Amino acid sequence: MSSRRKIAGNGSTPNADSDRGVASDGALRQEGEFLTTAQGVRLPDTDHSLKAGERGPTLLEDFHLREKITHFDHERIPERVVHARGAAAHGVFESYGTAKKVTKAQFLTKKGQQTQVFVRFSTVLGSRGSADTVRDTRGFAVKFYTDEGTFDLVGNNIPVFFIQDGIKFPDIIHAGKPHPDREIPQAQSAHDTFWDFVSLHTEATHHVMWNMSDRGIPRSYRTMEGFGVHTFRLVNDSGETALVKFHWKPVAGIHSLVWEEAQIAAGVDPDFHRRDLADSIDAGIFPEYELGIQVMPDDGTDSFHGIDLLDPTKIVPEELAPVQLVGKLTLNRNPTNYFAETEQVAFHTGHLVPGIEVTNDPLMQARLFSYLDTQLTRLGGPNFAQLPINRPRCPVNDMFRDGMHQHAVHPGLAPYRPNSIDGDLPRPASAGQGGYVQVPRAIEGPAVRANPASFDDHFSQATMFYRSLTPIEQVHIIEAFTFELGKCYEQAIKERELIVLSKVDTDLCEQVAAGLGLPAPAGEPANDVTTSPALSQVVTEPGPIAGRKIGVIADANADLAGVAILRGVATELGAAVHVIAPVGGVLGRGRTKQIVERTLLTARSIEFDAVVVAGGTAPTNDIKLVLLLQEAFRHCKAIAAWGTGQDILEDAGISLAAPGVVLGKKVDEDFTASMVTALGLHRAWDRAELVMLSAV
Ligand code: HDE
Repeated sequence: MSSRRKIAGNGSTPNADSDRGVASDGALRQEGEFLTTAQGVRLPDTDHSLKAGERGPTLLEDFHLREKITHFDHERIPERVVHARGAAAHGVFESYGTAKKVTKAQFLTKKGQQTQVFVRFSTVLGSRGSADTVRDTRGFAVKFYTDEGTFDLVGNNIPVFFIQDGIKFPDIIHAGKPHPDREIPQAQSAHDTFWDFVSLHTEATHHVMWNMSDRGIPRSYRTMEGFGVHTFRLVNDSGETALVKFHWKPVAGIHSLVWEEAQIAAGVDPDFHRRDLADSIDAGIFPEYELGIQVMPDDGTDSFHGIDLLDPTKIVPEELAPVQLVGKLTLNRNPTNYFAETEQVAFHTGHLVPGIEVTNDPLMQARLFSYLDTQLTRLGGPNFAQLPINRPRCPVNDMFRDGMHQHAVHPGLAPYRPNSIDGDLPRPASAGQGGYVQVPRAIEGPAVRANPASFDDHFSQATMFYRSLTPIEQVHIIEAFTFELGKCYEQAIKERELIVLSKVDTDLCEQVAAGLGLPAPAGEPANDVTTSPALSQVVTEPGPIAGRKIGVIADANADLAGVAILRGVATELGAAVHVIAPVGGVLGRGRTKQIVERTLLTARSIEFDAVVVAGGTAPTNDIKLVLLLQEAFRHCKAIAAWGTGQDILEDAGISLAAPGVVLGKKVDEDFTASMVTALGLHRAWDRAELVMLSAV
């Protein structure tokens, strides 16, 4: 007899044989035309409680009132202790088959093999309702539902971490979270406790440099890299091992916001990244990332060119170990329900498949404990793997029984091994049968609380990172340090962090000190570092413009045919055009008809990668238009105008001769090609000095 409960079909009498809505992905769907109780009893009224008379007290016997309120009272679960704020998407991973020489993990070895995935992006410090664009590290967690079991690659958008040993995780997080007395500031590192900790704890320096760089404020989840951070051990079919670091390379390029944009967005649209991800997928502009691996020999030293591969504060420069592409991830479906999927998804670094193993990195080792443990509280018991989003897409026969929220109705009598009653099933699998058999590793040594000496180098790669960037990226770092330390109250903390910076780079330290009005301490930064050009994210050649947004200012008098041509070219390349007019409605008619999607009241520059003024648009003295154009100009975005639209730019104080300003008589091929190039370059950084984006 089926154990599933029965539910009424569409308006019909409850049918004892109809299936309760269980979808192919295992999710329980709510269906049926009528409102019911949780027990399926149809309800006549959900707006009035059962009372003793119209003006009388509510009766305890109102089972619907009690059930409705009780369920509501328990709707919330604890938010993640870190990475509480997130957004996710479903997708597919397609293997290039190129990883076969280093791993036997099937989802990577077969060319063209597709694996379903669920990806959750997040900030680290903020609460669930905090803003997306704060300066922070971003989580990049990928769940691969492989045929051999679930593999989670729980990474970040920054390739190093603040601490070398997981035992310090509560310390760095307590320091970064809001102050315990007033619970401010929310989702910020610009406060005393964060800088107190990292200035005392110098192994954080490299990660802090990345946080203060443009990497800390990505333009979108579509345009950020991902990193597995730790070194993994991969094992191939012949049992040979290699040490590997995982990378995600966004096809749309690596792009960031500027700090002022990030701050405006945090107020104007706190859901900036979440919205961008969902809108892109809805529009069919699927975010794509290639998975790459850096492969280092597993020669017993756990190091490569003098870099300790067990130290998660170090990278291996791509110039030393090129990133080899092994597959492509495409995010093509938005979640149906935020809570059921994005909130309840449970990642774990211990979700590994044959061919992928861990190393002795002490940060990774602690994570292997933490992720399983945290789900017990967050998801209320040990059966969270049965939730639809967490369910493996391959047979599971684990002999685990009972526990809170048990969904399975297990048959059989013998959930133990060995047994004779259930035919001695389930049975263990050998490596040849797909069993996860670890490569034997010799482990020995005295029990000590100590680090190897190589972990003591806290600055050389921070210096390498800083010196590998272009001048404008360095300016952004200087400004970020000056801003964040400027928000600290304790003088001693600022002075101590300046001592740290003096060990990274003299110019960096001096400029930050000047901004704070403090003397720059003398330090001894490493002079012999080799730079890694791959660390810069400034593009010199135009990249793809898919997913980019162009705001076109127009009104009923504007050259709407020109707008239509621009829209056609942009759409062809996957970019979107949004018409911004003084008031809402529709402009023109027929083939050139344009729907006004934003007005000057609802538009803000941060939403657009480029702003264009259509020829013929009537001049206005609306200050909101001036603000829109000046912000876009100040943020070094592509600005364009054709025909008399140029006058509107000039009226707003925009220099027509400035870099990244595209002008034309009409929307012809030259005009659209120049627009596409300007957008593909992401920003006109040559303009930065002109717009006083920085004091440097
Ligand atoms: Fe996490 N981390 N972490 N972390 N982490 C969590 O797990 C933890 C670390 C990362 O979208 C928690 O399910 C410890 C590094 C991501 O659901 C928790 C240590 C990296 C996410 C936890 C680290 C990460 C988490 C909170 C030091 C990059 C979000 C909720 C040993 C490689 C996953 C949860 C999602 C989430 C612990 C360090 C990435 C408490 C103890 C390094 C992307 O288990």
